[in-house]
Amino acid sequence: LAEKKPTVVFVLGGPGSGKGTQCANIVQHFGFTHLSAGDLLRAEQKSGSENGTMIQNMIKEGKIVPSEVTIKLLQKAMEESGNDKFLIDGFPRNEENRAAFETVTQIEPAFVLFFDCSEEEMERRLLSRNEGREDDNIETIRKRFKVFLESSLPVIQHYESRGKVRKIDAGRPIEEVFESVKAIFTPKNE
Ligand code: UP5
Ligand code: MG
Repeated sequence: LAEKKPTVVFVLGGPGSGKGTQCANIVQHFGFTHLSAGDLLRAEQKSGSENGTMIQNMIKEGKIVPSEVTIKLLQKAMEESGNDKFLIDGFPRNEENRAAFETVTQIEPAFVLFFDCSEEEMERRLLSRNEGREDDNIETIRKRFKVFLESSLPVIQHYESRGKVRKIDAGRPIEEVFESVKAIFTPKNE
């Protein structure tokens, strides 16, 4: 018999929509392991890997790193976690990411959390984050918004047409957003 497949929730939304912030809350309450594709790529870059310079350049330009690289990092992190429930944050970012992940892992997400937020609010958050991220400057932020609209929204639409998207108004205060998130993760007694 095949081993039971892990539960995966994709956490998607524009740059600064609050994916990382809400994932930290979900981990506390619902026992998932949080895997931010962006964090994994930044760690890979800092580790001095052969892909480091390529990753740095892609992030600086707001471009999407080749699927192969990101999927390897995700698979390794899933194996090392010992858990079977994952929040995959900020991935898949384009159709190619999505198709490659499905082919390589044979995993379909249980559902997709979509944090919907205006660009105005996301820009305000990113410019005041102050964590020293190389992509938190106005030029790169504009590029990230463009890539999100052109490449990442189609992925959300793909899952929308399959009834898998749970859309959340992410423009509200952190605690209010989390109330909506909690309702989605809490099992319902019918
Ligand atoms: N904040 C959060 N929620 C708030 C709220 N409700 N009200 C007020 N403030 C709120 O939040 C951002 C900031 O806003 C924080 O200061 C927070 O306190 C505040 P955060 O939770 O960090 O938002 P998040 O959506 O996680 O924003 P992030 O900048 O991480 O999103 P991106 O999608 O831009 O970044 P990511 O790290 O996923 O990717 C970065 C780059 O890596 C990409 O542009 C790309 O070049 C590369 N990448 C790939 O190539 N492939 C991948 O698969 C993934 C990434
Ligand atoms: Mg993040």
